[in-house]
Amino acid sequence: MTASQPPPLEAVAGDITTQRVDAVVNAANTSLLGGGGVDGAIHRAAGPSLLAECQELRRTRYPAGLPVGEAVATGAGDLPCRWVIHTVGPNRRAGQTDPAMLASCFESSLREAVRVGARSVAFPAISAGIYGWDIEEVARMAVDTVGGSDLLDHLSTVRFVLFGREALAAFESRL
Ligand code: AR6
Repeated sequence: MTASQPPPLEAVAGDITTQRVDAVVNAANTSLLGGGGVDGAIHRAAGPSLLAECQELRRTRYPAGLPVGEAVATGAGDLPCRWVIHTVGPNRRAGQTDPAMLASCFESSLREAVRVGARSVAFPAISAGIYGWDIEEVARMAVDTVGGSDLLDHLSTVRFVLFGREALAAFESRL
């Protein structure tokens, strides 16, 4: 089903694990097996079934791990959403400085969310933590990529969920 009008993008301060949306995006790593930051919070809140699904994905579709810039959906375990969309942002600290890879994370996550049937999606500031990207640049890539996507017609809510005042301000000013 297609919405009559693309939704306005929202930015809120908060914890992505508590969002009542159909799908939340996880800033994962190539291993898909968990980590710190958003990834750790999502795995803790979702419980062991999420890790089991990720292990199964590694065994079947991604034996070498999920490539940077791609996205894949799983169920959401105990989270109050239906799907987790895992994506891997570029790690600036490891020399991955191409903004197109960051844009690709937002675009492929949106595509994966629409593919599984989500109508509302929450994104964190992918790569703005452990992976070392400047929050202003992440806000620019996130808002421009998601805001310019044709896929928005399929969604009723797209929300950026940010940790901290600086991150929220960066997204608000870009919006
Ligand atoms: N809700 C919303 N935002 C959060 C939350 C939360 N619960 N927790 C952290 N943030 P990061 P990355 C913010 O480091 O930079 C993991 O170990 C955080 O303040 O989670 O893509 C993975 O396994 C920052 O603004 O993700 C990878 O190895 C943003 O979310 C690596 O970190 C992203 O920070 C990925 O690093």
